[in-house]
Amino acid sequence: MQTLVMDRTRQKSLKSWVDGEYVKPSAGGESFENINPATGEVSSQIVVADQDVVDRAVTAAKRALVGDWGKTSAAQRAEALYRVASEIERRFDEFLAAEIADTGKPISLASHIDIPRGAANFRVFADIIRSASSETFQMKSSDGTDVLNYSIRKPKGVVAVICPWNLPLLLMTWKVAPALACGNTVVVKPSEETPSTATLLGEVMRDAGIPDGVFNVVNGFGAQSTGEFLTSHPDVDAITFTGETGTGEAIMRAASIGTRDISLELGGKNPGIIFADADLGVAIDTAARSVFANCGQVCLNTERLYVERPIFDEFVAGLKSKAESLIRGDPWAETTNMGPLISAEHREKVLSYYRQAKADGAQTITGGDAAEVNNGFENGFWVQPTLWTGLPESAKNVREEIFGPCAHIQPFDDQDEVIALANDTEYGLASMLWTSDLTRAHTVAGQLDVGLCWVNSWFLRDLRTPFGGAKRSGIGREGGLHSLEFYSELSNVCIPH
Ligand code: NAD
Ligand code: 6OD
Repeated sequence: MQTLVMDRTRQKSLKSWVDGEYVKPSAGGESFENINPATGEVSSQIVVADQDVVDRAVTAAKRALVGDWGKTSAAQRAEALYRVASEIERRFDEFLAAEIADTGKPISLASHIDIPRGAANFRVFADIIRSASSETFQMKSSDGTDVLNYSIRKPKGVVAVICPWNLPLLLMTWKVAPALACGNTVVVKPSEETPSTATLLGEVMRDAGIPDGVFNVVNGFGAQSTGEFLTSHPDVDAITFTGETGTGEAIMRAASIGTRDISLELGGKNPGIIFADADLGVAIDTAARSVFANCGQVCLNTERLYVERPIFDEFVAGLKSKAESLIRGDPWAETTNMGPLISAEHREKVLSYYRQAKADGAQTITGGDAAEVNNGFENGFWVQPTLWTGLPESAKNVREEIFGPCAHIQPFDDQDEVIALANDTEYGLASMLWTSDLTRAHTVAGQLDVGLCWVNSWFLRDLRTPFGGAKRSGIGREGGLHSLEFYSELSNVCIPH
């Protein structure tokens, strides 16, 4: 039954959304197939936004900056964002169907995390902009004159929002909501794998009374296509990007032309550290989520686990049992808790790491291969959840981000050793630490070179907190006031009086 809902809500041809309406495909224009990763079937055709469509989107966004939107107060924008959140909730089932069709992720995940967070992002940033203050300083100049300095928060202008496929609505709205809260206009380039919820958001913006041109979506590929047309457009004032580190570097080069501001949320190779004094049952349950959630396709997933030697065997056995209890299958079944990988290409990449582990002499604790799912899902992009031990720290699988449902587990003997192991990576996004010793938790958390450290927890998000990565995991922080810093330009006014 649910599959029918999914089909009804999807456009056969997924077009870009520019200046408050769908863009008519031009004769002879390019389009490509949108594949449902759970079934391998074509779910729609995506019409590529060429240079002309990207130009129109940026022009519409630039025009909207000085229209009604440019005259709104922060409080009015906050009200508008609340309406957007309500409209997402009103169309919850459509968003759910679109996200599940694009990603194949289980309904248990999409209905509890992805879609609710899409709405929550708008409410949170509405509240933040409503209560945001600005700096003021009073001084006396050398001749005794009183001087007041205060700062005014202005929008940056047209913001290009480039998104990945793993949490499509969640990560897009995480950027769009603060950008709009600050009075910017946006042109979004969703991933070519997952354009449906971004496109649906266009209709939501219209119905929530957001003026035409404030929110635009251009669909297509990245390099030498829609994404690059957008990031290299001279009228784009700032670029916010989430995706692979290599892509981030290419986008950084594009941003350097015209000295545009940039925020980069990139890849990771996140460590999880489990000390022997941890509550082992909870640590194993949570570690299983942190390795396998979203089929390992969350930038915050743990791919390296370091376990103190006395509990190593028990931890490995517990995690193996969790991995083997995961249920793959129909994303609409409430019992399914493991989806497919996003594409055939990504599955091949993940399987190449599975083969690499064998070639490097890893001990495979569980998994290590593609997976079969029946009842209409035979052609989906399934793999087995996989755990290894016994690889050296120099092994490819311990160093490179795999972005699949897998992790390497390594024993350790002391605190300094494990801090050094955890930090021995070019990435620095997230980490997870399990201990019942609070002093140790503070000490170790303070020494990990990461943007985020979860103690006795994982992916527990307060949207007001700074989010971002150290080292090659990114540049800048978003979240709460940090998002306001990125999405607004501060102008200082100095008045002697
Ligand atoms: P990706 O870098 O391949 O693509 C992301 C987006 O960039 C897509 O929309 C793509 O079309 C576009 N793009 C690609 N090349 C471009 C170019 N030259 N110019 C402009 N746009 C271009 O990433 P992905 O495969 O979609 O996502 C997975 C990656 O994202 C993983 O590395 C993961 O760690 C990372 N990620 C990071 C975070 C974070 O918050 N740090 C969050 C989610 C995902
Ligand atoms: O929760 C968030 O705000 C966030 N940015 C999550 C990122 C997940 C990466 O895949």
